[in-house]
Amino acid sequence: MKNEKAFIFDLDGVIVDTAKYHYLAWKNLANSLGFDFTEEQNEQLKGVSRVKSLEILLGVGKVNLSEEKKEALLKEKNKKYLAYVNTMTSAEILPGVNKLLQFLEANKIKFALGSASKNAPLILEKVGLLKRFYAIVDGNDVTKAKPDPEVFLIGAKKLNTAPENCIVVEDAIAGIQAANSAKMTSIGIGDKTVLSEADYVFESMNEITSDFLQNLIN
Ligand code: B16
Ligand code: MG
Repeated sequence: MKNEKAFIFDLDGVIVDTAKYHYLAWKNLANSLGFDFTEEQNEQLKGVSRVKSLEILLGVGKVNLSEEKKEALLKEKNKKYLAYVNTMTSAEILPGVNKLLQFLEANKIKFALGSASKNAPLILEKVGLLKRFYAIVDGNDVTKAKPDPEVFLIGAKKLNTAPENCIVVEDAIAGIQAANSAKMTSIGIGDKTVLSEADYVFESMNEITSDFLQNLIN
């Protein structure tokens, strides 16, 4: 039904904290190329595609490489990253996520994933959440990265509802901008000053109350 409310969740930074694994894999790559990569520099990679992340990393190290070499490094980084992902369990689901998903299920509100990660289905499977999502939109489905609204607009289509009825939960500024330009309601998870463009901001998923959700879906 086109007028039904629905939720679209980002993955990294909202459902699980995979940023720490991305960081370890990127740092390893930087070190192998002869430079260091700090956690602060890693902030620039959050919500950004794998290819764009490598460009940023190489910019930090002021390294120029052939397209062939870049391809090989992307494969290497993903291999390292997947070794961490394969150790993930439901214990890594961020606080407040289960409660929120249970609320949505109890109220028959559909929810989808809208992530830049090409590994999103595997990660959801590892933490035991894959089957609960009505639809998955990931890095394999999109041609334009956030802040382009494409990922969320495909999500709305898969949820069979109008973009105006979708509520996006995101931790990255680019994701909030993508939701806003799709004319969706945006909920930021993180720092209020950083995510000031969001319609609502919570420090963590744990702070989202049932009353707030009830008002949003009514
Ligand atoms: P992959 P999200 C994003 O996930 C991560 O925040 C970002 O750091 C990563 O580079 C991107 O996925 C691509 O991930 O290498 O697994 O395809 O926040 O959009 O869920
Ligand atoms: Mg994210």
